[in-house]
Order: sequence, then structure tokens, then C-alpha cells
Amino acid sequence: MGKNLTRKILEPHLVDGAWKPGEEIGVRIDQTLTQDATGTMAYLQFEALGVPRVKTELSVSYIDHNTLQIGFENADDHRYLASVARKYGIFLSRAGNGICHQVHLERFGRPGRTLLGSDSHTPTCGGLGMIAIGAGGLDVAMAMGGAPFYLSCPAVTAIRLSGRLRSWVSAKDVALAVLARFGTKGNVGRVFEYVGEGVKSLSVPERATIANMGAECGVTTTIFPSDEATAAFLRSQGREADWTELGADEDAVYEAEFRLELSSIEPLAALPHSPGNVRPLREAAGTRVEQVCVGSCTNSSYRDLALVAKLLEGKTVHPDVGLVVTPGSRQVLRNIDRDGYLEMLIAAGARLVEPSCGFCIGNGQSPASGSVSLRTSNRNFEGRSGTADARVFLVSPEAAAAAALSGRIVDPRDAGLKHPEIAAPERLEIDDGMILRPEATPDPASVEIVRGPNIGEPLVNAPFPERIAGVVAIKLGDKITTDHIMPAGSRMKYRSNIRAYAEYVFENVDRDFPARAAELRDAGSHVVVAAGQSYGQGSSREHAAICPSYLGVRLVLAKSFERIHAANLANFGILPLSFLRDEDYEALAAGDGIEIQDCRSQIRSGGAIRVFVRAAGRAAAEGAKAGRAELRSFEASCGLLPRQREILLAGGALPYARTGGR
Ligand code: MIC
Ligand code: SF4
Repeated sequence: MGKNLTRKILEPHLVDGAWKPGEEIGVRIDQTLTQDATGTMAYLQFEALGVPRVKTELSVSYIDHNTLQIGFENADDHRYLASVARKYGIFLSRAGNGICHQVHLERFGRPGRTLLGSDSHTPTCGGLGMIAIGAGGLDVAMAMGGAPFYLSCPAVTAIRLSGRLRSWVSAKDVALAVLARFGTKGNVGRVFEYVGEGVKSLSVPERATIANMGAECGVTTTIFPSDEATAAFLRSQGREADWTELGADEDAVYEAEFRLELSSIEPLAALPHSPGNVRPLREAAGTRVEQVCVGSCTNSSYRDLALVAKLLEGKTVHPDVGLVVTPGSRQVLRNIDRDGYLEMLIAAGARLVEPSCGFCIGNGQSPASGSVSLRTSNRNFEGRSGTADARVFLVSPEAAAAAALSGRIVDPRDAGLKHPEIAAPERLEIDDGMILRPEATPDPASVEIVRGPNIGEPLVNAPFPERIAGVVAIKLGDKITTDHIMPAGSRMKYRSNIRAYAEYVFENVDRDFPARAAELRDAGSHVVVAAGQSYGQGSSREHAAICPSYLGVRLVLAKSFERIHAANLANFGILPLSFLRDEDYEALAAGDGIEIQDCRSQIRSGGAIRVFVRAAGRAAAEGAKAGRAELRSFEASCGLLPRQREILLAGGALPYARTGGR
């Protein structure tokens, strides 16, 4: 029986466990990446591990998320990151050089390697034939220290492509078609592996767009083969030596298969407020648009921007539309400039933002109240743009350009435009001047780490308690994203200051939560969060676990959890428990008292865990005097892997590592 590509790459990287989908495996990590918004905390944790130099083949620290520098906080973070990079042997991609995933694809990604990144869109590099996985910052810090990355051995789904995309349909529509099929929940523990004849017609940047949005399905990663198109891309980057041919065996075995005929795909859009809310773009035609944003790690390549420029050539954006263009990297910016596309964009009235995440994470360019914004990015969660009532649609660059001209949503096939053919340049202008290399620091040991007043300490918890005695401080519905839990945008400047950032937990859901939780914590009670399906969707930001943990949260009861967030909860001493029956979720109310006895042995045993509930109102009145008989109870399960349970019991990954855990 032949092997799929995922297995062919992961198996030789195994340092623990064997290839058996669903079982825990430990994988050697060749490369890591961090970005500034998760990186400061990752490096504070790396420092706490006491390792003198990174042990990976390559580690890169990117500054791309927080580049507005409103106030001293971001600048202090950048300075801290630069000093850490010099001391510990890490490449530093400076602010303005571009979005981590785009730059990593261009300059560092290599077929056959493993990459762990503290950002959920790390799988973008799967477009190059590597296993690229997103994780919390602490897991990345541990990997930099030489530890394996532990995960559940994935089940692999083949996505078999046939045919070719038609004009006006692009890679973004493929990503949306896959989301339409698989949705944003229920795909935990899977890898999407693209196979079939249709793959050949897609360039690496197009594959990267598709791999990028696999993150929205919640899969462990997405991977494409490394073939002629990969060789051509690496050649254009002056990196032909990094190429190796890689693909699945002819008779490879997959756990599932999905066939997709590329010519059957039409222009699509993800409607507000979920990337899984996919509909044919034509259904939304006519909707008035006030903003169009082109960029983000999904669609900011040379081809994406050149195509938009060509469609706008000689025209001016609609008078009611603000058009924002953010190149994915300085390389993209310089090359669209070299080839005349930048001038076309500027002449058409585009507002240019430096290569960075920018609008995608609500860091600038928030839309007007109640308005519609069309974006080429990957997430349209409510409020993420920075405007609570804005309606964000996710579309292809083709659809974005058509709307920028007409002021309305229009299927680009109906917009009366001529389809431009954009050839990928054989050679790109390469300039790594904004990447600082480790060897440029002659005496790393003597480098002093620079900390500004905004840079706090990592969180280190006590071991997990024997008994949970707490109160449900908030009850939430399905698909609570990390953007709901821990808002980014203008609040991101507190990423390296847990105490300050914790004041914004659930800011857009329940403003009083932090004060209420802190009060319970200070009164000696544990804080409990209850939620529906797919809790912790979206980003890898571990602050969505750290800050609640700081506020006293020890237990999250939900119908299901997303992979990265569940790992982050364990890493910061919070027990994720899944309801076994919907009625137990229904019956639970905010204010209910929660009790779990013999927690540690129950968690370790791996079996169901009994949760006792004292209904709200009575909890305070009856207090500790009330006997067990007056409590109702239900069973819940803990889906953590065996090693994650040990981490949780130690109080989190840092205390675990300090007490000798691997
Ligand atoms: C995102 O797209 O939500 C982010 C911002 O890139 C996050 C990381 C973060 O919150 O810093 C992600 O995707 O992991
Ligand atoms: Fe940056 Fe947006 Fe990509 Fe996250 S999704 S890495 S914020 S561009």
C-alpha cells in the first residue's frame, strides 16, 4: 500500500509514537516562525526555558502584525524582538518586510521540511510541499528549544483536483469551494492533501492561497506536492537548490477523498460573519460597497496585485469606495513597481499600506458604521475589522477589483471588464536587506535583551487543583472565535503585558466579564466558561488562554474545541471538557455552581469526568453546607492527548518543562 505525502514527510520526522491516525505522535521540527503579536510572549517563554540558542535548522521572527506603532508599546516590542533574535540565533524580518507567511514562502520554505509557526495560517507554506502547522507560542518556543511537537496523528483527506479554472475564477474561489464543502468545524485532526491532474495548473502562490484558508476549516494543515511549478517558483526566488520533487505514491491510501473539478467552480464569496458562510457571488450582486481591501496572507502575491492593477488601469475607483492595497511583502511591492503595476494602482486611487497584516486584523482601515467591506483576506468574524456593525465579505482579487470600480458587489464575469493574463515573472528582484541574519551578530552571548515598560512576565501557574469549585461566569453559543475571547486590532499592543490585556477578555461579548471573573478569583472561586460547538476557532493566539487563566478560569465546558485552542488551554492550566449530551449544555446557566472532585486522578485516567452542578441562586445560599445529594451531575469528556494531560496537571507547559517534562 502506497503512502500519502503527509505520511512520507511526517514519518521520518517522528521521534515519538507511530503512524496511526488519532494516536499521539511527537514530530521533529526543522523550522519555526513567529510573528510579533504572538512572538513577544513566545520569546518571553523561550527565555524562561533557559536554552542558550535555538536548536532548529532555521527560526525566523517576523514583525508584521503590530506595525502602526501608536504609542510606545509596539516599538518596545520590536526592539525586544530584535535583541532576542540577535542573542538566540534567530533570523529577524523587520517591520515593513512583509507578512510572515508570504515572506516565509518566498525566502525560507522548503519542500519536505516541517515548520511550526505561532500563527494559525502557518499552513500557507504547505503550498511548497512542506508540513507547516500553526500552534500556540509556547509550543513554538519549546520547538525552538529542540523539543518535538506533539499532536494527534492526522487522518488525511485527499482533495483530488481535475480540470482547470475558468477565467475570472481564481485560487480564492477554490479555497471558498472547499470551505463550502467542509465548513469551519468538525475537521480537527485532519490534513487536506491536494492531488490529481488539476494541481499542475496552479502556481505556488495560488496553492498558498488555498493552503492558507484550510486554516478556516480547522484542519491540522494543508499540503500540495512539490513539482515543476514548485521548481519554477523557487527558481524565480533564486532558490532552485532548495527544490526536491515530492508527491504521494501512485497507490497512496487516504482516510477520505473529495473530488473537485476546477472548471465547475464559479466566483464565490464568504458572507458576513463567517468564512464558512459561502455563497455564489452573484447572489449578493448589487449590494452597495464602501470599502475594498486587497491584501493579507491569503491574497497579496505579485499575481494578485498585478491583476487588480491591470483591471484598474486607466480608470478611477468608484467615488463611494475606499480602496486599500497592502502588498504581502516588500518583494511583491518592489516587483509590482518594477513592472509598472504599482503606478496603475496609485493612478486609480488605491491607498497603499506598507506590507503588513494591517486591515486584516483590524489594525487600521476599519470600515464605516454599518457599511459593507469587500476583502481578499480569510476571516470576516463579527467585529474583527474594528467596526462592530460592519459587514465583511471575503472575495477573490478579481471580485474586489470589479467592486472597487462599480461601487457594488458584482460577479466579475458580469462587470464588462477584459480578463487580463498575468504571467508569473521568471526572475524576481530579490532583496533580503530587511532580514537580519544570526551570523551578523559576532558575540551573541553578550547581547542584552531590551525590555520596555510594556513587557511583562510570562504566566506560570501552580499545579492543577485536586478539586474544582467554581461558578459559570459566562455562557456562550457556538463558534466562539479567539477574536471573541481576546480581541486583536487596537488591543494587540498589550500582547506582551498579560495584566493589561486581560482587561479586554470577551470585550465585544460581555464587557463586565474581566471584573466579574477577577472578583470570583479573588474570593477563592474557580471561574468556569460554558460554550457550544467549536470553541476557540480561528487564530492561534495563546492569549485567549493566558488572559482567561490569569483571571482565574480553570475550566471551559464546551460542545467541542478547536485543536490549537485546546492545546493552548492545557498549556496554561485550563481544563477543556466536552459535553457528552446537548441537554447538559442546555441545562447549564450563567451563575451555576460547578464542582469536580478528584480532578487529578480523573484527568489522568482518560475516562469520562463527572461534573456536579448547583443551579444558580441556590449556589450561594446553600453554600458548602449543602450535601452532595442536592447537586445534579453529568459526565463530560477530556479530549486532551496523554502528554497534554500531564502538562495541564503541572499547571501548564512552562511549569511542566521546568519540572523535567519533555
Ligand atoms: C489572525 O489572523 O487572527 C492572527 C492575528 O494572525 C492570529 C495570530 C494572533 O492573534 O496574533 C492567527 O491567525 O493565529
Ligand atoms: Fe496577518 Fe491576517 Fe494573515 Fe493573520 S490572517 S497572519 S492577521 S494577514
